Amino acid sequence: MAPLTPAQPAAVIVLRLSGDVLPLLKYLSLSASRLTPRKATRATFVSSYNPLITDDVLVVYYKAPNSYTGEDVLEVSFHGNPLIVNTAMMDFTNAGVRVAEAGEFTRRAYLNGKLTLTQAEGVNSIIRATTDVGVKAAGRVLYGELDTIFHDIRTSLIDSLAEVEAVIDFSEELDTPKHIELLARVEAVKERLIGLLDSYDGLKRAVNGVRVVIAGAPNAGKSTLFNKLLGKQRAIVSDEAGTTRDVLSEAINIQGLALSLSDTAGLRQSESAAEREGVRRAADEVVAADLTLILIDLNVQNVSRETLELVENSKAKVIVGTKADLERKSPYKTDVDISADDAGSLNKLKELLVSRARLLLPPDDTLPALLADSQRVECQLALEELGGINEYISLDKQAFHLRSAVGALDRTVSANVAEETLDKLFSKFCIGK
Ligand SMILES: Nc1nc2c(ncn2[C@@H]2O[C@H](COP(=O)(O)OP(=O)(O)O)[C@@H](O)[C@H]2O)c(=O)[nH]1
Ligand SMILES: [Mg+2]
Repeated sequence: MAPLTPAQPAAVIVLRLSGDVLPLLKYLSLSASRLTPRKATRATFVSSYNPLITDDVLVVYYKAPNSYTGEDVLEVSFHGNPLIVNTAMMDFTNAGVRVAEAGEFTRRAYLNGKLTLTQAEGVNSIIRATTDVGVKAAGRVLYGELDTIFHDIRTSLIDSLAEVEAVIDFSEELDTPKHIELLARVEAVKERLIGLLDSYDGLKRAVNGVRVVIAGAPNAGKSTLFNKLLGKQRAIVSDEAGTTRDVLSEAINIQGLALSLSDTAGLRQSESAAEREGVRRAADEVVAADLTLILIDLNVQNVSRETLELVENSKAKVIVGTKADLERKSPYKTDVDISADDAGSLNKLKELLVSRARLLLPPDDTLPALLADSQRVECQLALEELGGINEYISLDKQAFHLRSAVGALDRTVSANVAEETLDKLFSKFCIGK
């Protein structure tokens, strides 16, 4: 059992019970004969644990296998007071029911063949997606489109393998037109795998939000900008260089786009061990980020070596001139100039930031793409195996590569996935899913 909704005051809190649920109906003053599957039935909960707690509830019964988990399921909607639901959970615990682990309902659904592992990833991603394209792409995975792609790829490889093996068994040579056809099929599969792999980073950003880091020299105005973009005084602003040391990260939404924004320590050589650690963390954050805002104080003539290196090494970046209200001493070319108290300049920066971040998201007509890192790794392996196939190697070797590629795909989609893989996948889920 687990609450499907957060156990905090709300209009309703729904408790899901899965497994041998019919004996629990007595707590709801109900008999099984009064229930019609998938129809809501009104009932009364009376706690045996604490008879002062009673509630007027709605019960929906899903009969196995036609439920989310594939088992018998009861969903009980209580009035949204956590005290009532927690008491009910005590009653059910006394009756031998245990609280579900994170993702356990979906894990059971997978084990009972209700959805594939790929679809389970889709479930988690559609709940967590922070952008519109993320919701759409996760939905396509959830409805099985990625499974169809994997299935097509696998079928194509298995057919090729069967053909090569048949020729090997009769110790014949594959005639040239057939061989050309086979190599073309392998090429087509490689292209589909490359397409899937290419979309991985974009999709990850679409689900998790684009990671934006603010970096630059000490006192460039990083924490000031961070606070302005968040609309609150989150980071300490000071004219003392080296104030920010920890990386501060916050989720923000600018013009409908979800971003994760981080403020970092100013990049410079420092005597202080704590500041050096801050600078190291800042560098890590820049590497992990999708987009870097590099701040350059226009009131300072020279740009530091560390900042120039940052410009050199960042892939996606926006160069922001700061303190535009002061005398401009820097000749450095920037993408946009801001002044902390000039809303117009901040809006220009926001527009540029959103348009650059959007470029890092997949287009909204994107294919369903890989959502899990494990899938990315196996697809990469399959691609490498297929890369080893050409007309100059023996048929035995071609068969070997094809078999290995099929093996890699099977590890991501087959029914006998290792227990640890399942633990890893479902631990990312929330309780009640
Ligand atoms: N005149 C002016 N001062 C600013 C501006 N932005 C930040 N500052 C000042 O610059 C100093 C350093 O700012 P801070 O945000 O702490 O810089 P950080 O070290 O890069 O995080 C503070 O005294 C800020 O008040 C700006 O747009 N104009
Ligand atoms: Mg700072």
